[in-house]
Amino acid sequence: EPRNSVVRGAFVVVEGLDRAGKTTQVQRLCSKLYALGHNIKTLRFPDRNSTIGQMISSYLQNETDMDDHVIHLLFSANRWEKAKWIEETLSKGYTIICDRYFYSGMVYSAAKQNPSLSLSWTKHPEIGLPLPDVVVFLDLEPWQAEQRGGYGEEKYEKREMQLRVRELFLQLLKADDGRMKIVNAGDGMDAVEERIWKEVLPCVEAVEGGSFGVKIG
Ligand code: FDM
Repeated sequence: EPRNSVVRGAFVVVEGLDRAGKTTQVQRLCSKLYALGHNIKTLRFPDRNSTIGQMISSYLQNETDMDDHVIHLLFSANRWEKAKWIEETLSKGYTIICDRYFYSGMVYSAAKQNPSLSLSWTKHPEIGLPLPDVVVFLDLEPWQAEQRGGYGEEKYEKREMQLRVRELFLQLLKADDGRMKIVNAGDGMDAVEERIWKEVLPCVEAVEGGSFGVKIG
């Protein structure tokens, strides 16, 4: 059970390009926080377990075709399904580490270059979702990403798409209010882990200690 002294848990999002080492880094971050006595829950989007998540999974595996707006709204709905759980879990004092969130939602959809699906359009269905306290963006130069091995089988794992996704992430970063932290993920796992830790730990401590103000969705 969460410690009584925790005002609320922190909502930490890890974003990044494919092959940036996101999954490994999320695991390492969780174990380190856990070892320090923080109460941790993890989450990842898309959450392929729900009915909507299964539709998304089928789309990503090229089994179903969908209009770009439709799949965008399903990704968003997949987050809304979890919104209440996120709020409740944070208020119980658990810190949440979340692998991808609406930042991925926006940039992957906008990267399709559908003329009626701009970056600003993509934001609308996300408005009102629980807002993260900190977002770590694991950045990788395209040539580094490619050195890490070939592309997978899923829908978006193609060179042109990945380049546009990165540009759009960097665009979001420019417009950000300070909660997004860019971390160079091009070095070894340990160095990247250390960089993430330096961004995340102070935020988790501040939020759990109640000195971070009230979050507005
Ligand atoms: N993705 C992920 C989106 O297009 N929109 C979203 O809202 C989210 C959360 O789904 F290519 C894309 C990003 C990636 C794919 O993600 C599956 P994982 O992390 O590889 O499972």
